[in-house]
Amino acid sequence: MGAEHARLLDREVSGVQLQAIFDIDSAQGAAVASQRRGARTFEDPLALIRAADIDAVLVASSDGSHEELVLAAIAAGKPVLCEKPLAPDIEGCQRILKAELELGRRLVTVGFMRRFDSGYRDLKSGLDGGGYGAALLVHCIHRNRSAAAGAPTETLITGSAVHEFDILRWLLDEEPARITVLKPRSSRRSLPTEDPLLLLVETTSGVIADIEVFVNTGCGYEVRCEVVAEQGSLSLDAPSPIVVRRDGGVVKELPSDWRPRFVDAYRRELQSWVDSLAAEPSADLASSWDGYAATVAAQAGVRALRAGTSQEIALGTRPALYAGATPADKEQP
Ligand code: ISE
Repeated sequence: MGAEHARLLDREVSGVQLQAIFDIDSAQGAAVASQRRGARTFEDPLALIRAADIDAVLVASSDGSHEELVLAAIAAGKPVLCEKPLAPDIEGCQRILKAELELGRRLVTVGFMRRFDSGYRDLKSGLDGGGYGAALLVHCIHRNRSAAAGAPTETLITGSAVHEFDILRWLLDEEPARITVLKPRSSRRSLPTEDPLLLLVETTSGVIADIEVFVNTGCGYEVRCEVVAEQGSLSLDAPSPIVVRRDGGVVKELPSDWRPRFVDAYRRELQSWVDSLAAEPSADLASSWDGYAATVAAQAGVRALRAGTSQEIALGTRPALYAGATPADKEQP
């Protein structure tokens, strides 16, 4: 993912110069830097963050390393875009929120790129302005062709469904309130990982979203979303650039993983972030509060998975620094 961000920043995002790369695999870091105009490598990510000629930082390292690197960027007063999750644990997210609140300004953006996907944006603009009435149900499908063998079942929630937790907040403009995790029969291809899972999320206004997460389909990468409202429904299907006809059949090609499926969303997200460095952040860029909210929902999902009972999602009061971010405080219909 870091290499893909480096490619986009170097080749497809304006107003930015990729200067430096750190990768825990130094050979991989050197290989990426060699393909990028003028980028040098660092052996220490904290030295990179603190370097005088570095104005902003993008973190795409392992989930557990995010907190330290984001806190270092805040301490250096540098804007930072951190890939999801902001931190895998609630306490880590709270330490980041505390550091930003003490600084008194927002420096952190979290990489929930689906907010910049044209399909999701059409879904949201249709919901917001199309006269469909209140949303009632949301059906989500999130399928990976394959995941790391033996990945902990929790990662279906913390690493994959975390995208749905954020996009539901953004689409519906309200908070999740409760989560239940159902475990259907597991695919033998996935064992010992319990895969797929079916998550039920209820929002504060009573909308119920069902989220199928299946990370070893063996078919291809597929994300779908349908919002069912009082006067109609809006559905985002898996876009397919081509339909292949051969051997007497018709094949709708599926991408191999999320990078080709969301490449335009990543590019728009990065361009919006770079543009925000010299101006006001776009309301669509996810803040550290959004990152915290997604992790709170994910950890409630992990508790629900383990306990077999539904769990409350309690975010607490959003600080004024994050007012105007999603979701807007709005009267329930
Ligand atoms: C991966 O880490 C991502 O963030 C992708 O967007 C998601 O679709 C995939 O399931 C995750 O494993």
